[in-house]
Amino acid sequence: MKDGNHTMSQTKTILRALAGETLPTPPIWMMRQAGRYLPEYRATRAQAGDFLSLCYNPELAAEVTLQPIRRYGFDAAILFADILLLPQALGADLWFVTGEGPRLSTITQAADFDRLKPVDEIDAVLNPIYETVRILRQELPPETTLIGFAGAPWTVATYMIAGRGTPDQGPAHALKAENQALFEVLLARITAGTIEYLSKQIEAGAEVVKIFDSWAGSLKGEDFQKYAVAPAREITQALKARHPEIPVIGFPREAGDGYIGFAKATGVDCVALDNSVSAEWAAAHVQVDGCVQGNLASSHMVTGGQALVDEAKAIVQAFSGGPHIFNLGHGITPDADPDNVQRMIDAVRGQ
Ligand code: 1CP
Repeated sequence: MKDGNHTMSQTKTILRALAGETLPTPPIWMMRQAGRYLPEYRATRAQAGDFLSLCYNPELAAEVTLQPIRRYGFDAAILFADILLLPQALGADLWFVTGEGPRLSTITQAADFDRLKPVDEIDAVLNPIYETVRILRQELPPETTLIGFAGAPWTVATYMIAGRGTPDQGPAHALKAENQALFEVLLARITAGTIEYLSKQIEAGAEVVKIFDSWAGSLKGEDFQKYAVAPAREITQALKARHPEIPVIGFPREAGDGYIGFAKATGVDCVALDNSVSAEWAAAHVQVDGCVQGNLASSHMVTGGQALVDEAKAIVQAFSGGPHIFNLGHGITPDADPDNVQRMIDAVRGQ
């Protein structure tokens, strides 16, 4: 398997960029590339019944992962799953309210934490996800890299504490302030679970893993170091000890100045950037340390036009002096036009 990965790393463009190579054309994939903007995704989701049934059905989850690869020929496929499956495997109740989003049981006191399951029990729930990875490694074209993923501990904790998505992560900040010991044991449990979950994805065939810290931007100063940088470092170091050849992408979304030095401080091979930082700034301050990923505003996938083409080309140009993987700054939204995705790819690949 190591030899297999090594051979592949010579040919797969994403692995070459992650190894630090500056390529004439950046490889490209897109956050949420399997999603509701695609009619074929909506059809398969309807066939599965609901979102969670889709996540836990290996054949259908593999099918929706492959759909954007067939349609667009992206350089990477991202496993179809969700960051909230780990909380569910740790014993949280999880359900999705149509048109609103996820709902979970909440964690506000020690008794809630004590009901969670130990990390060595998560596979009972997550085994179908590893099966999806195995199917994908067989079915993906040889040039396409398979990316596994998990949420970062802080971001996952914000959902486990509040029981839902929140605009300002208020309940998680409140628990951190009022019961730091409970907040920190929760973070430690999620961190340990994430290491297991990502290791199993790698053993099943994931070639790269990405850690999504979607709410890192609300951690300021010392909190950013303690709850975004330190857990990312712990996860990355543990994965590298077990699977030294597997690159890790970190995404401390909206970290701003926190992007500077993030790769060195955590050991990740690539820093994914949201579009609140300019590509010129990020080239000067982040790409100097290695590969970056990003960072076209996902709104261009809705609005299209010449602005989309100009901005995509400007980003390619700004990052052309170092290793770069082209992506959006955040996930594509359900109202996006699938034709704009093709326009972006053509602009990046120079067609
Ligand atoms: O109705 C549907 O079909 C559900 C929409 C959807 C999809 C397509 C959700 C619900 N999750 C997903 C898949 C998903 N989620 C992937 C699959 C691979 C791909 O990118 O194609 C990935 C990587 C995620 C990651 C994820 N889930 C994040 C981190 C990235 C980000 O967007 O910031 C987060 C925060 C979640 C939680 C979540 N899951 C779904 C929703 C709507 C949300 C956000 C909830 C909220 O904050 O209100």
